[in-house]
Amino acid sequence: MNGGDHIAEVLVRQGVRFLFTLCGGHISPILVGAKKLGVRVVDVRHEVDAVFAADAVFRLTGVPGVAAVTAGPGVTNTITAIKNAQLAQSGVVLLGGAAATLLKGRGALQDIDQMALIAPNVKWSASAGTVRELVPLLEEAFDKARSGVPGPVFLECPIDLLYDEALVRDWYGAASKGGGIAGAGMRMYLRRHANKLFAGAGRIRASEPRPSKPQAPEKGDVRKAAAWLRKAKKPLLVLGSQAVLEPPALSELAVSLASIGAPVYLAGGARGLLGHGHRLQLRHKRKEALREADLVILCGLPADFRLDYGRHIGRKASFISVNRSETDLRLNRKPDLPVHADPSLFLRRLADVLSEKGGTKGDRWNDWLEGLRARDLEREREIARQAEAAPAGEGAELINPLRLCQEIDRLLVPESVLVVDGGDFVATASYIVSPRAPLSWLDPGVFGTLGVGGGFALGARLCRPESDVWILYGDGSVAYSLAEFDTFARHGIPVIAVVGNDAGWTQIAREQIEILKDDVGVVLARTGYHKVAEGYGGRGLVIEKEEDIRPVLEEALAISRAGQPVLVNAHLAKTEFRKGSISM
Ligand SMILES: Cc1ncc(C[n+]2csc(CCOP(=O)(O)OP(=O)(O)O)c2C)c(N)n1
Ligand SMILES: [Mg+2]
Repeated sequence: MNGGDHIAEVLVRQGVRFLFTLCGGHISPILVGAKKLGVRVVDVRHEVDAVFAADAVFRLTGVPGVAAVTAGPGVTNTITAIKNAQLAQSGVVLLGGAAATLLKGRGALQDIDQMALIAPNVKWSASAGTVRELVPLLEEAFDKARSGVPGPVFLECPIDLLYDEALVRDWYGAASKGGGIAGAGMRMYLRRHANKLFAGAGRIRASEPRPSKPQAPEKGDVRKAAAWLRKAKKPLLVLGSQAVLEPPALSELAVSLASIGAPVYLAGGARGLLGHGHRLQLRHKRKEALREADLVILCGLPADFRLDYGRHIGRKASFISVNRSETDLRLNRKPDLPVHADPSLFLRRLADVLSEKGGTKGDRWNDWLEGLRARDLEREREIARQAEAAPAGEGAELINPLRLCQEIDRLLVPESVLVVDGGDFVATASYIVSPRAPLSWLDPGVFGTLGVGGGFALGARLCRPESDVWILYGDGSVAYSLAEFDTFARHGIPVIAVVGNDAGWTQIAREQIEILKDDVGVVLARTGYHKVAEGYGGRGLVIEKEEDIRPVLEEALAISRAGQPVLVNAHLAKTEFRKGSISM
């Protein structure tokens, strides 16, 4: 077994089914070793997408996703996705190639100080110095990636730890051909170094993953929260991505929320947790609801820009914050009750405690809930009216993006997965398109990264081979990962990409033109993105008129269900739907 095989064995033991990569001589033994053991190796067209794909795998399965990239530029190309995973608290294991242990810092090809570069962007990192270290370090990497506050981790694997011992000894032998005492000395030095590299390597085997138990809340805190909830007249729950970190517990969590009976907003990865149209779930006017609530329970998201740094929560309201992170727990606004625990466990225990004592008598909150629901419905009607309106002004002959989103929503089934990658168009979509089931909504998270689409969709479809995977793209965003249509075609990943083509970086243009009166840098052409997708081996369709929306989307869905990736280039008219929205 070489180092690549040892790594592959750990991957299998950890339940890894996919290895995302873009090749390089430094990492070849990892790819070959993984393939030998039945891990599906998926080669992408940009390293950043390998990490985005791995991120999606973690979010959808709870098992860290894995990417392997080559030394130097392979590693630097991942930084945006690694940072995105760090801010989204997603468990990604990144394996990086590196120069041979003896050549580090001596001008070897692709050799840089990778550890210094990566350290601020990951939860944990290490560089292996011997073959026998590979297995325990990688096992620790998995442990760190998924436990507590999950996050990306990095293991640097120098090339001379990965190849067969005989070959590595040959390399070292060839490097010390000189004669005389100097040559002999060099040979001895290199032999000793090789001995050290391989010592004890054969005895190390991969073990079962350590069970990772989410942090449980203190009983007293749960009781206190239950007491506050029973007294509250206008309680509100807001759940973020951290609430869905335990996929096997999701249905129990949904039952617990129903039994608690308080109105709920779902943010980020928690969207879809209660299915479609649940009585307790609200979608609109969160700011107003937070202002009016007398008890706010924030579960698994911090009081960051999404809650106006905590200012959305009324000053007189009692505030309970539940978070796996000590920092996020208290960010910007001090909770009256901080609960440092897994939000899902907290909510499930809270439901238990409440039901032991005869429930919350949730009907006490009927008026509160009905008021919120009425406002929600009013907003839905307003959106529906705007969707009916014929576009006016520039591009009026093209399509109303709200209508497009309504038609996409109509085609969703409980198994559909939605990946969103863009600005204005996808923000519009998030008002209208609603995920039907837990873990079926993937957005970049608080890093706001454009370009996640291709990688996320790749990871999602591999985890859910029976699902329709939709990517909602802006025309700016699509070009970051359009080359992954090549990967989709080669690997049989039939995603459906819908590009809201408004010939510009509209989210930015809206403010820049209004404030600075100049459109420099924010204008794009009406590019034929569908033709690019076709060039890469996918199918391409176009929507230019209202009456084409439904038939073309249906055709796209049929193409995807028949096994081919497809891109729909949908030409949008200008709308005022998001006028005045700012993104800072
Ligand atoms: C990597 C990255 N670069 C730039 C931005 C800034 N940004 C945010 S939204 C946006 C416009 C997106 O344009 P497009 O994808 O066409 O969507 P639209 O707003 O036009 O619907 C830009 C450039 C970002 N968030 N991420
Ligand atoms: Mg655009």
